[in-house]
Amino acid sequence: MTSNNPIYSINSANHEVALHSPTALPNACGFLWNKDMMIQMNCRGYASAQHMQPEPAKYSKGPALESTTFMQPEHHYYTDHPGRFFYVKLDDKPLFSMPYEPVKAPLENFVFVHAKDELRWHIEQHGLQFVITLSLAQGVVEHWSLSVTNTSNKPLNPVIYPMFSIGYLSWMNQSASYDASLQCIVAKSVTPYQKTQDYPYISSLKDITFFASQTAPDGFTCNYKKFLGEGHLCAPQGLLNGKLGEEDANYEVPVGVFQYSLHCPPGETRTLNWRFGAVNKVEDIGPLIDFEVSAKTPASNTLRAVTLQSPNSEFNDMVNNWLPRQLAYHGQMNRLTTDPQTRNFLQDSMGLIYLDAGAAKQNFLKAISQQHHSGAMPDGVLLHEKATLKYINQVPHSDHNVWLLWFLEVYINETQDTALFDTTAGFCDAKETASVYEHINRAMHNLVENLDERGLSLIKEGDWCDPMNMVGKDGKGVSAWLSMATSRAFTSWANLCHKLGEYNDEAKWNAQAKALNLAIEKYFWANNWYARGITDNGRRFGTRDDSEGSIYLNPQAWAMLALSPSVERVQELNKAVDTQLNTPFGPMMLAPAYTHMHTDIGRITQKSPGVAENGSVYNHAAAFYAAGLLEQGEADLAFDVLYKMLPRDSDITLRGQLPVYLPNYYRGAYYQYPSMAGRSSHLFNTGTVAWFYHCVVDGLLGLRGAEEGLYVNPQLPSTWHELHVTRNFRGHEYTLHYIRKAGETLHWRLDGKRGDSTMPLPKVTQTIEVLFS
Ligand code: CEZ
Repeated sequence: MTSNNPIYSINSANHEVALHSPTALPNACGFLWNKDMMIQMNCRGYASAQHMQPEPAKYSKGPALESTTFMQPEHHYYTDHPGRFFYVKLDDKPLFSMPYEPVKAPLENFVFVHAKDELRWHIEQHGLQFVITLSLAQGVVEHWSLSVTNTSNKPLNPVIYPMFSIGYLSWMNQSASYDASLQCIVAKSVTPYQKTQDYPYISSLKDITFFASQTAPDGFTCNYKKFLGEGHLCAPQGLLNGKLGEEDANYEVPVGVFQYSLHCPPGETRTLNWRFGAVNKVEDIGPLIDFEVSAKTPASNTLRAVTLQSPNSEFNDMVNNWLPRQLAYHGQMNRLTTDPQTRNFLQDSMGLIYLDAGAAKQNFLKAISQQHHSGAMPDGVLLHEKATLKYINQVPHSDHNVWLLWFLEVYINETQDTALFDTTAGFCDAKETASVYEHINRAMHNLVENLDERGLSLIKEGDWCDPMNMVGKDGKGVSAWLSMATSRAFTSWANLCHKLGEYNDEAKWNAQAKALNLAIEKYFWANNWYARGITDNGRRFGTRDDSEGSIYLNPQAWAMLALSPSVERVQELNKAVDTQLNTPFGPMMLAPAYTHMHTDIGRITQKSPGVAENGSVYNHAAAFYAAGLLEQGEADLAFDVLYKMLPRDSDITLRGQLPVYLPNYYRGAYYQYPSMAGRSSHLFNTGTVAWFYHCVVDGLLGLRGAEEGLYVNPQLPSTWHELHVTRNFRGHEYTLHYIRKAGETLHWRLDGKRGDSTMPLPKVTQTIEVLFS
């Protein structure tokens, strides 16, 4: 255990984090996935599960028909929210439920454990010790197990009722009944549709929810209303009688409830197992409920680029255990959409490079083969032949091309696979094919075409910031951030051209970057920091002239990533960030948060102050900032930004989240709404992970791939004097020992040799020493 906090503890060796109370962090949750589905499971029993067929769908819903949409931040749970609950009746004791909802009876002992591939609860009540486990089996199948041990000295006869929400499935057709041969509640429905031509597609959907029991139950009900009777979820009438009513649901809201009357002599354990999931036809259920077949699909692989033992154990645990898992989730699940936004797809793939460069390369080729002949990348990457561009991907954004270069920079550093540039790929709107080299040149030319007469990048209806949709709706507004990101893309491409011996192109793109940087400095430096853009009407915003949104984080971060600002300017802009954006939870994305609509900026100003892009600690943007600081050698500041992204001992109740993933944001508007600041969005879909990992591997630890080996240039916080690192690199595992020594200039020592930058790496087995001061 690495934490003495009474609320939670970390067990790094077992890859586990435990929460010791159901009320301290009521929204704390974990998530599991396999290739077909994902479940976000709240510590108190609420669940949001989604599967892909290939579009996202749900098999367990609330009692009201909900619209299907993408995963939302700060999920609200209500008593009837879909959940997996276990009611327990024991003699004359008051009814209680596990994990905690919906009865909310105080429990004598409660522990919620997030392990790598399972979620678990340990609960004690009235002489009974329960262990409840959730893992995912193959397909769209949750595997649940409950064991109960009698720890008292007399026989106990608990009656256990698992109650799994199935919910309002369809207004066209919904029913449920018990199939005795399968020991399974089978809830059928028809996904509502109107168009005749949709019938074949609708018929292919997994519209059957099943809830199967390994042990023959002593009772059941499939009817939600009848289960509740005149009671409610906290005290369902169905539990008052000796036996559940065995009701079907016929065009009524289904539910899955079983009853088991257990006899437990002292010291003995009884175990029950269930499978809950979705299928297309009843015949498909049988193979999925063979309880002898292992339930655990190890979705989260164990690959990682680095393992570190630094003086900061919470940081180690996040980097070693949880980040690679979250990176793998992004890489495998594409945020549960069939048309991921191009920028998300490319950045998630950038993170994947560190775990599985081959898979990341395939993603890149998929994306580049959907480029328009004009050089413009589409707004979303279609992952499935029937996928279409939806929602946000129907709004023209201007930034997608710049992410190609971030992918390539990291990919080439990590692999040196320059053959990628000779690979050919097609276009989405032309028959011809072209080499990747040619594709990238086209993408860069497209970015040049996107410059206005001042030489600044047009924003259209949004850049990285999706909801900044009205700055350039008339086609004139420009983005400082995009201008900087474009400049970085040009420089990065020039460097790759140099590597490929394409010196003319190198010179050309360096010149483009130089010209762009001059324009950026001319138009965007506003007193002590960089502005965010200039609207269609020529109004520069993101400066001290604005009473809201007077400073944005992104242009400060990207000035450090793209320009070559003077030391004075770096100091000045970091001071502005520190005084106006910094909070105990990390730097806010902008401040002060907007409180009303600004029609020349857009939808971002309509978001609640401190929420998401409107001035939260938006971790993706904070990670950009950390990357910028690392490139400028500001190691302490950078570490502070990275470390503040972790829920920690000191502030876990404010964040309300366990340190098992990095969330999309923490509430900001720190000075406007201090009481809410720091609260996690609980949304684990985020570009933050790729950037955080990149910052740690290439920046903080300074172990960037280079042609001959590893380019060593650590940027460690000044409080770290010694650390041990393993780096998985090009098929080998290297061990390094970092030692800080006063007066020492940075160098590495290996096998009697020493050097001060790139370390050639044959099959090294001994420890490499890295000395620095
Ligand atoms: O979505 C993210 C996008 O997926 O917002 C980021 C953007 O870079 C990512 O590509 C910053 O804007 O209001 C909106 O439409 C937003 O676009 C949100 O949906 C936002 C959420 O935070 C969900 O992840």
